[in-house]
Amino acid sequence: MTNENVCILLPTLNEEATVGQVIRDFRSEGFDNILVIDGNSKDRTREIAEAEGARVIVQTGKGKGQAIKQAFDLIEEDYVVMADGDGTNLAKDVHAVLGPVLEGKADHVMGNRLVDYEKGAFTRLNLLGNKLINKMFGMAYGVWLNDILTGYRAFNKKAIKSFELKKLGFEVESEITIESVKKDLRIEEVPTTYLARHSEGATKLNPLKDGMRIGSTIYKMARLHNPMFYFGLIGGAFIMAGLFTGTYVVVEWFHGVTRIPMTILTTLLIIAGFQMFVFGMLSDLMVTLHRENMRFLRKISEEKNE
Ligand SMILES: Nc1nc2c(ncn2[C@@H]2O[C@H](COP(=O)(O)OP(=O)(O)OP(=O)(O)O)[C@@H](O)[C@H]2O)c(=O)[nH]1
Ligand SMILES: [Mg+2]
Repeated sequence: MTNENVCILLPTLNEEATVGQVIRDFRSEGFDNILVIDGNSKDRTREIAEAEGARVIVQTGKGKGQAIKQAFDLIEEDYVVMADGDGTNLAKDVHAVLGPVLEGKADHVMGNRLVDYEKGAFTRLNLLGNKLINKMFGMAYGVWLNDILTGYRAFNKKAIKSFELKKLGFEVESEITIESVKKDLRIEEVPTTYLARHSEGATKLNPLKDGMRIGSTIYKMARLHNPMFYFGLIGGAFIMAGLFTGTYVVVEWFHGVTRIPMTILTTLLIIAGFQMFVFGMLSDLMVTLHRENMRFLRKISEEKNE
């Protein structure tokens, strides 16, 4: 197998300061098949990428997620490496990222940026947000990964063709990771180096807005995967509210005041909270049965294809 069978996929949006070097770096690692999916850059990104020998396509919609989805639909190579076009991923790490997929040990490899990152590569807020999101992901999906938002990843064809991606923006990394867990793909994490952004390129990520969107995607998508987590959190919130109003009722009662409407509210909140838990447990049962059926169907279809 030559590296022609590996497509290096670079999403770019106004990355003229770095895209040329990124392409040269991947080529000097032995990868000439480079696909740039560009988000209608207003600078010379496309021109530079073409001059460096990459194949350039302009995405039809908006956002990194839409770009990746479009590229995955198009790619016919057996292996794909996805990296950022802003020069923050080290091309030299490509061998580590691609290795487990080439060896057939994994369907999807994620480059963990949190082991070795340059000073300034993460702002404090981004680092905190990343850690919180990874913890939340672990709780929701039961798979404890270190860096689910990494943009440096490798896949085999089976993986990219199995993804059903719907999110358009920076939720794409979470969605890809969730889809990999849902589709029972073999995931591996390898350490990679993460560099600070080039001083001339601007970030496209809004830590608060995109952070909220990512968190909400992980939570909402957990409804079908781990309903106990989804409904448990709602139930927990109801019970907490009930305990809060209940404490008030008891304190007032000791002062000789009986708060009847508040007592009714407390009861309703606590009952509703417990009902949510029961609902979560029942949904969990359904999801578990469904997952077993899906696993069985997948096994049959794999056996048939062999
Ligand atoms: N095609 C396309 N690429 C995009 C879009 N938004 C961002 N990108 C690219 O996706 C990669 C990651 O985006 P960044 O803005 O670097 O986001 P980030 O790496 O999470 O944030 P930083 O830490 O600031 O670098 C970069 O190569 C961007 O140029 C988009 O709408 N379309
Ligand atoms: Mg970046």
